[in-house]
Amino acid sequence: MRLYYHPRSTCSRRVLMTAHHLGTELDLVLVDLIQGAQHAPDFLQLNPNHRVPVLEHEGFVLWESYAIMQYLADRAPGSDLYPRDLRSRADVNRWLFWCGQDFMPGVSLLNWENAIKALAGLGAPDAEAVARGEGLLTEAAGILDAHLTRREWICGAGLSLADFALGAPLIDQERARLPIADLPHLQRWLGRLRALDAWKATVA
Ligand SMILES: N[C@@H](CCC(=O)N[C@@H](CS)C(=O)NCC(=O)O)C(=O)O
Repeated sequence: MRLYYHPRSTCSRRVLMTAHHLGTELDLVLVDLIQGAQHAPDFLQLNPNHRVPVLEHEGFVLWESYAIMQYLADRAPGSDLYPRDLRSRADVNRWLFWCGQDFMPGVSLLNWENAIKALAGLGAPDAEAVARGEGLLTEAAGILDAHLTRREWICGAGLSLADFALGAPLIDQERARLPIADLPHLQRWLGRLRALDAWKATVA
C-alpha cells in the first residue's frame, strides 16, 4: 500500500498515526507541497484536488484522510479504532465529520498563517485570516473541551479514529498559536495522545 504524503501535512499525519497504531505498513511517497508537486499532472491524475494524503492500494486510489483512515481500520482485523457496533460507529463518524466541517477550518487557517508560512518563507501572517481562524477555532475547541470534561477519549467506546483525526493537527499548537492552551480537558486529552507510540513515531 502506498501513501502519498507530506511530513508537515496534518491530514497526512492522522493517516500515519492510524497506520502505525494498526501495524499497517505503508510505502511513503513524498509530495513536495512547497515546490508545488501536488500540481504535477501525474499527481492530479490521482487526486484532482491537488492535496495529500492519497492512498493507492492494488490499483484502488483513495483521497480524503478520513476515508483513508476508515479503509485502513476496516482492513485490520480485531481493531477497535473504528467499531463495528452501529451506534459506536455512528459516534466515531459524527466526530470525523465534525472534524472536517467545524474543527479543521480554524486549525488549518492558523497552521498556515502562523506556522507554515514562516517555515516556507512565504511572508508574514495575514491579520484578517488569523482573526478569522481564531474565532472559528475558539468556538469549536470550546465544544471539544466541554465534551472531554469527563472522558478519557472522544468516543465512549475508547480510543478511536476520532482521537487521531482531531489530535493530529494540534501537533504545532505553540508555533501555530492555536487558542487552546487554556482548555484543561482538551490539554489532558492531548497529553494522553502524546503518550501513544502512534503519536511519537509520527512527529515530523
Ligand atoms: N479534506 C482533505 C484535506 C487535505 C489537505 O488539505 N491537504 C493539504 C495538506 S494538509 C494539501 O495537500 N494542500 C496542498 C494544496 O491544497 O495545494 C483531507 O482530509 O484529506
